[in-house]
Amino acid sequence: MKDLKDLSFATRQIHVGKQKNSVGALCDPIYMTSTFAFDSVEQGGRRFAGEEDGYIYTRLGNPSQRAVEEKLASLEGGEDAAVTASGMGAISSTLWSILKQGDEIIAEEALYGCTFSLMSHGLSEFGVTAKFIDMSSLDNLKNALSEKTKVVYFETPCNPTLTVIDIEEAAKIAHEYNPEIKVIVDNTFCTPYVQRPLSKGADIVVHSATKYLNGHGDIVAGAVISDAEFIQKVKMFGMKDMTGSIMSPFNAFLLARGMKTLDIRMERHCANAMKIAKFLESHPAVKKVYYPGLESFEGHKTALKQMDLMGGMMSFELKADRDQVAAALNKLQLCIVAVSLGDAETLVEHPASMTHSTYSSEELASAGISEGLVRLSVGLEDPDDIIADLKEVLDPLAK
Ligand code: LCS
Repeated sequence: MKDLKDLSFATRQIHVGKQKNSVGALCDPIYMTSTFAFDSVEQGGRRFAGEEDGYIYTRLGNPSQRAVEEKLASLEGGEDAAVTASGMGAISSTLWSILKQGDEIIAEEALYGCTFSLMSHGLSEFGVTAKFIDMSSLDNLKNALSEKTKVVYFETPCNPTLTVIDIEEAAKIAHEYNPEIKVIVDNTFCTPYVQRPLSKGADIVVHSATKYLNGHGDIVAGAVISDAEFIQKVKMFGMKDMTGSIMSPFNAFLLARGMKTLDIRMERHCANAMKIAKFLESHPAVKKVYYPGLESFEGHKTALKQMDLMGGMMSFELKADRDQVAAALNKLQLCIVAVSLGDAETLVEHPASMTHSTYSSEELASAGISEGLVRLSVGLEDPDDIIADLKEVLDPLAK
């Protein structure tokens, strides 16, 4: 038998990360404790000094968190991982671990709204600047890099435009300019089952584990995956001292539980999405479908290069004004009007007024997020039922 680390994705998502427990429980117990008893004052001192392994306090580590960290590191192909209270906790803990006053971030202009806000309005208060560019053409990255650049940051596919960015090429350009630049990829839309950015040259992967990784819409969670040295820095500085954004042991348990079925869920999300994207593309009320799996989509070729499947997320524009779009979405019976994504339920939302309302109208236009754009997180229902629901509200718009 091969080593567990060399076994396939499906096996590792289930078996990697199990912690030893005294009673042989199949599932790791939830270590719902804030602190850990030391045998002696001397032992406590040794643990704080890093001279002895062992737990201290849950903000510094907990076996329930460790179980998911080991699983995620294995699946993303990183040396180590840190789990956090939210995706924003992962992103902010990561950025605080790298940046100081005077440094610069270069980021793709289409980002999850709060990530955009953190970079454009938050970090600028502390002397860190962010340049937002269109990374679908990497000449823009070449032109933007400067002595001050410490981080190159993007999602791919981007939220909500689904713009696909060539990870290998972006990492190459950044590292050729300066090998010290950290290339950070938000892999929330794909999960490691679909895309593994570290294998393409990225330095750090961040996640909102609230989404597909957990998959059941019942927790808010995040993760960072990278080399062991950087993860140590995130844990012992970014998270411990700067954000305190640690994952509760209960949420870690739920995340580990959700991740056992990641591959089969992603297969279904992606198959459903492909079918629905084709339906939308053929519907007369639809102006454009943004989905990496469609040959007509700008990012399709790059998607084939770096994604094993085409994802469960898409956006579309209707041949209708904003009020008509809202009225149509309000009539949906099965699809639920809600933000978030990656759940068993199909979720539909309006980025300009919801997830991306942190952007000004000019910033929305520049990032390609139109007022009429609708985002769809395709769930695990029967795709024909989702299509029937969409058809009922779209057909009247085509008349
Ligand atoms: N990164 C991406 C790509 C996201 O879509 C989100 C949240 C985050 C990071 C932040 O993660 P959180 O702190 O919420 O766990 N995206 C959301 C969305 O599109 N709708 O609601 C939340």
